[in-house]
Amino acid sequence: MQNRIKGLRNKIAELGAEAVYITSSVSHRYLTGIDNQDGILVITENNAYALEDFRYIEVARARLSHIYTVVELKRSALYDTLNGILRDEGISHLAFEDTNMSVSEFNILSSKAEAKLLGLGNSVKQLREVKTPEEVSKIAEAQAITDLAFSKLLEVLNPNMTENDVAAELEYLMRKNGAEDKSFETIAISGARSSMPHGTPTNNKLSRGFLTMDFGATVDGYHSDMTRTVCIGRADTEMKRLYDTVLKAQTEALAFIKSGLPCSDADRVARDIINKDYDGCFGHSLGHGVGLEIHEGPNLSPMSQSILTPGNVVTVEPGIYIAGKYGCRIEDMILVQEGSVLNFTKSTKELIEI
Ligand SMILES: [Mn+2]
Repeated sequence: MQNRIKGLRNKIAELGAEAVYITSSVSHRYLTGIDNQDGILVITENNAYALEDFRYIEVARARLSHIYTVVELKRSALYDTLNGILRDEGISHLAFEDTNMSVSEFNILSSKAEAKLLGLGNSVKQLREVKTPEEVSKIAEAQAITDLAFSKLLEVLNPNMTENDVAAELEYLMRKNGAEDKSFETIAISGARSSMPHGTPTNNKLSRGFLTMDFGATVDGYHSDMTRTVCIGRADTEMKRLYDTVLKAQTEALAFIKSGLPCSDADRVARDIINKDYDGCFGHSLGHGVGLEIHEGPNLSPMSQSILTPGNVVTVEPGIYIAGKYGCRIEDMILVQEGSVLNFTKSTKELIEI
């Protein structure tokens, strides 16, 4: 936690601010480890204040007192409390989370805060792109639960299930095996509907053809993300060719990705393979960062300006989607390390026919 605060202090110094006002719940969790949607932090050069309401004050005092001055916050006294800190600390330039604040909150803040406000931009998001070993172990645990759920699902998966049955089974298995929650709304779509990358499961029985399942678990706020596509019934030659192309695109991208590589180059390796035979059928980017949020930086996309760095956790998820026919995606989640890449995802990628 101290290192994260130190990293943030460097960012606010670069901005020319003497303090930062943290209001987003994800930044609060990142900087305290406590999931209080309404918690507020004020971090100055030498001090750090955690403003927590009655519901969280006990846990905040127990867990944060060695780093933060913990203050019990009465919501009606928020700006008096903030201005008191600004005065005590002699703050005249306050950075704030401009990328994560409503217009009305901003209007109130700018009329109440007795300091010049400076937008923090993506500073906290950038810090979050490089994971610590502690964060990595939570992500690894979330993915291990996800892999286990998939292997247990395969023991019961059958053509009489509905798409919702499959989604519910996966979510049950993840929760039963230690997940705090699901990472996002589970995707389990079959037949012609599998051409929709983010389709919603229905109460219809599984259709013959591809069944794409995209799902993940959270552990202590950290997400996992994985996709596997299986076949309900036998796969014909064209389906096998499509599946093999997605797998080849993923395998080659995984082999190519390393620290120092521009994210856009990673995307291009997979995209070139798919476009050769399925031009225009891969309509999303190759991957995204994963952490306290399911989608965070860096993005593996043609437009990305980012360079892969040790500590980045990203997905590698090429897909081919043919509208009205079917679609297929295979997604792993990896850790970029100095000189190597660790793949968290252990589930089989052989084409399974149910
Ligand atoms: Mn994903």
